[in-house]
Amino acid sequence: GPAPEAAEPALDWLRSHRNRFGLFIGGRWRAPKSGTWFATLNPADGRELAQVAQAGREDVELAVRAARRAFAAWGKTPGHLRARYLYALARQIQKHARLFAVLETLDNGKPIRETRDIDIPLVVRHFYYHAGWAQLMDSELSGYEPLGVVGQIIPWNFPLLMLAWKVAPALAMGNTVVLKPAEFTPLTALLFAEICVRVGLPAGVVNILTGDGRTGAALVEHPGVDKIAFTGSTEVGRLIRRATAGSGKRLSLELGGKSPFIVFEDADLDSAVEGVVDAIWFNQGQVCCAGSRLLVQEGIADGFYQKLKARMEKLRVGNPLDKAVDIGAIIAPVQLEKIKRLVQRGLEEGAELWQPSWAVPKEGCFYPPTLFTNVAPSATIAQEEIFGPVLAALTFRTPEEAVRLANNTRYGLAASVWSEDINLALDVATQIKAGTVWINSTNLFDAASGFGGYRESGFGREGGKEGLWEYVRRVRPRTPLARKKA
Ligand code: TXE
Repeated sequence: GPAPEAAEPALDWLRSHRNRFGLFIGGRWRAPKSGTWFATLNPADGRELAQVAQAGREDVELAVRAARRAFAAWGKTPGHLRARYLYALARQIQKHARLFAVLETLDNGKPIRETRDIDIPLVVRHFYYHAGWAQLMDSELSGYEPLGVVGQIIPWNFPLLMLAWKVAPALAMGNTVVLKPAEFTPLTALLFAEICVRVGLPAGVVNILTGDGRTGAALVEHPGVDKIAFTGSTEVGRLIRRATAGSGKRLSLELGGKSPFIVFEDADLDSAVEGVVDAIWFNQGQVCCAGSRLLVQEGIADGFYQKLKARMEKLRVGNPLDKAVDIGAIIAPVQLEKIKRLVQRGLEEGAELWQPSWAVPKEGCFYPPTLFTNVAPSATIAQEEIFGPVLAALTFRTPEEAVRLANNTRYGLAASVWSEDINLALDVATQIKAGTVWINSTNLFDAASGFGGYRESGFGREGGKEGLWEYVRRVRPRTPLARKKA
């Protein structure tokens, strides 16, 4: 196969910072007032990549103040001028795409094929797309104003992409940002900070605070923050909702999921098998909208499982920098333990486990693709987000039953429906309570379409025109009298 992607350029970049990163506040690097640092590791081999700062309350204070100062000018900058910065950011990320991809793969453990072909191109597309909206704000969105300083807290599963989903619309609409990347994956956000300097983004428009949940909590509680945008676990989403209640802060939450992947007996089964691979083994299954519940029509279930198992035998787990690898490393030992615990639970609850015959690498954080059949609808593995490469399969007889099973969840982020009968597919799709429903496809994303959840998957949308509303408020229309006075 092809040679593994070289880690050197990314390791060189880390060395150029002496493998130690301060906080990016007001356009420059600062040592944390907290005086504390922590390590970020490569999950594929457990080795330390760099030390990053743990931002404390004083650091949050400084960052919010820097963002507030920057907002005074940025919020009034005409949209078409803000657009220039977004275009420049997009171009710079594109120019350094390989470096970003390798750095992301090292820090997160996801296959280079994904960072190279999916994560980074989508990031670039997101900045280009929102540059367009920034331009249009002067005309199409007149009558709206930015919210002010936005606190953004993101998870580790798509580090740079989640940054783009949050930062691009916020800046396009004229807000300034204090962003906290996840503690497992801070590195591409720090490289992004460097790109902000390179394009001459005014100091304080983007501030990056590395740290763990405590940093996030301090940001959420800071009175100088006008809005919190969060993507992560449902538990932390609930904490944030409680912490912001009554504060007047705007809030958007993108939380967990247990998305159904429904295969009808008339589906193109080979395509559906590829769909399953993409739905649950993309990014090791660490995807909020992962198709983690397979619902198969009874008459074809056994044949479908056979096809799926044959395909699973061919998947490759291993070195994420290897271009032929399909499944990389799990983010961290704690997540691996969680996966193992839930798999154990599945066995205890009577489901049937199947894994390929080959073994995963012993060193590093790996887990094989896993299929559970004979899963009861109420079983833990059918209800709880595993956030790993584990698929729970159930069967149904009728479309009505498929819909009922699909909606039998506290979540509602996404769903995928497979049938050659478009009337059936559309009929089922409209009855599923989920923010996104794909038909004969899965895990397709675009900057132009809003993404978000029903129920405990959260609220608010990211991407598309809908996503813009999360970052603006309507200005009270001026009366003719007031206009005369002005
Ligand atoms: O998520 P957290 P974790 C699920 C997944 C996973 C589990 C735990 O099932 O196993 O969550 O992952 C910050 N106030 N998902 O612990 O803690 C934290 O530092 C403010 C699904 O990594 O929610 C990080 O930046 N912020 C999910 C971010 O929140 C706090 C993606 C997300 O981390 C905080 C990730 C607090 N009190 C995990 N505590 C999805 N559906 O996309 C933590 N944070």
